[in-house]
Amino acid sequence: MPLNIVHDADGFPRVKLTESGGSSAEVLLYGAQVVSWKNERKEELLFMSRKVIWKPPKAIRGGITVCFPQFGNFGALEQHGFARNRLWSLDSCPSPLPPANNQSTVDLILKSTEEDLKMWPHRFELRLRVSIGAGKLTLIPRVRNTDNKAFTFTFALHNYLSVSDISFICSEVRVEGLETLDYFDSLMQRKRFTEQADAITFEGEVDRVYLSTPTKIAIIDHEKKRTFVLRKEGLPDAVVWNPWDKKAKALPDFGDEDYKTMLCVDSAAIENPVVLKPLEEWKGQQELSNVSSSYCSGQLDPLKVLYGFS
Ligand code: TA6
Repeated sequence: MPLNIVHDADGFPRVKLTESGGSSAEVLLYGAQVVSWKNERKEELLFMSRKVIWKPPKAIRGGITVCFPQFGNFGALEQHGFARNRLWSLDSCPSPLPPANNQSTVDLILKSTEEDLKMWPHRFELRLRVSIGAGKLTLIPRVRNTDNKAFTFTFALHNYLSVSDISFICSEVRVEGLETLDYFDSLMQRKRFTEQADAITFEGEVDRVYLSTPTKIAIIDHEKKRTFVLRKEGLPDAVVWNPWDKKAKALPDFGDEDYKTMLCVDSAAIENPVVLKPLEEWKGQQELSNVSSSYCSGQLDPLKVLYGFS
């Protein structure tokens, strides 16, 4: 069945994906931003700011943002690059991936324009496939060099996850899988540290780039009795961000209390920028799955979540 582009009240054209189990997702053509992912019980799993500004060229504060060709301010371009502030198109020829044309997958494409080339003089095709399945959301980003010289870029899928009150004194929102790793601390002029904690818990602002992470990270939320499992390929780094109260107040498109119910854990390629020669293509992949703790007792045991039961 062909994909349906709908225009909701905010005026942003979007594709609504559904699957037979009842879960759904919504993907804007603007920024190829996933702005909603609901499980089969219709619970929203992604965070969206209460003060989101639905007006280009402002990036949308929530969901999953594509950061390209630059993550954050790791370069001379605008923060997180320009791809999140461009209108993408449906990609009718996502080769070599098989064509999507069903209700649970959409392929989007962004090509460099003459305007973009003034800022970043490299011709490219950026593709994103978004698919939903029972309990999981998969994103496959690809970048093709269509220029006649090599270029480098950094990249991230900036995932705003919806969590229970992270500021609560007994909050048990925690991230497993990053222990013992090195990270750049963006709150300390990007100095390099080694994670000492057994799990990352939150008592204040955090803004870190964890380097060369395992392919599986768990974001465990005891209060909501659910765990996000983030599996990734081609995206070796992971960003963990929560602005906490002071920075939240300073962000015009972020509610004062919004920091309590969100946590960004991003899949990224930052430390070692990707180098692409002419005609080469880079491919990444991230799969987010959501496991209910009532689904199987012991699922919240971090070792079992990360390494399975065997
Ligand atoms: O993910 C980390 C980060 O780079 C933070 O430093 C923070 O600024 C966040 O992204 C959000 O960036 P944005 O440009 O969307 O306000």
